[in-house]
Amino acid sequence: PTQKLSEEKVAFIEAAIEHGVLLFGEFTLKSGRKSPYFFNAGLLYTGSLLSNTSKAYAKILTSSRIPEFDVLFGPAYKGIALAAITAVDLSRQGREVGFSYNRKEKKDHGEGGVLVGAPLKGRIVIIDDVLTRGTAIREAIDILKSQPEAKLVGIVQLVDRQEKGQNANKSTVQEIEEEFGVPIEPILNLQDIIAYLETKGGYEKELVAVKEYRKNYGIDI
Ligand code: OMP
Repeated sequence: PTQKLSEEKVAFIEAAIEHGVLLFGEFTLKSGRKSPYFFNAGLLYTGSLLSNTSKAYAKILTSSRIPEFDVLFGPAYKGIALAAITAVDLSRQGREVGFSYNRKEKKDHGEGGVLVGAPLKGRIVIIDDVLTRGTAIREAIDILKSQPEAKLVGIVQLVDRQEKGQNANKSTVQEIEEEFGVPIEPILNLQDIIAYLETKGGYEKELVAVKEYRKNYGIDI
């Protein structure tokens, strides 16, 4: 049965399609999986798209299983802007949190090092773009592990593709939540995207391809 999507989710998906952020076609993913759709958060490049994105992150951070935290960590590259805009949005709501990110290359002059921004101390939430098989988020978690005073307390993803993880019997979300003992909350998931396409109509071909993909790589939902 098609679930009812909130107006906010419909607006977000519609804007994503309109700006080519959410695309249908043939894409090879980081995991090697061949997907009929792709979400490119790098194309959220207008002020209003960024503003809506930060609002969506801020809402999840204040209304989900994500506990209280001190610092938002945005993994390079796409997570950097996403965490920064979210920290701004939260501060406009009167909630002050730190913002921190990593460099991909270690800098050996000036202030040096890999980490920039707020010291990675206290309760940390990772802000990231897309979750598929979990390789990217594991790299971000590894960075936190190298910081003795940092405690990961939650992860927010823009899109959870709701796929199998490294172990075919579990979803990526399940694997990461169990292994690291923290909640992962998405702004959108594949179910939302499918519900949108079903409600909107005119996406019959795309729906067939996405559902076929979900049969191979998706989790039972
Ligand atoms: P995993 O590392 O397999 O979880 O894939 C997540 C990463 O893949 C993200 O950080 C993105 O860089 C990229 N990606 C997207 O941006 N959008 C998609 O729809 C799918 C992927 C992907 O390659 O799986």
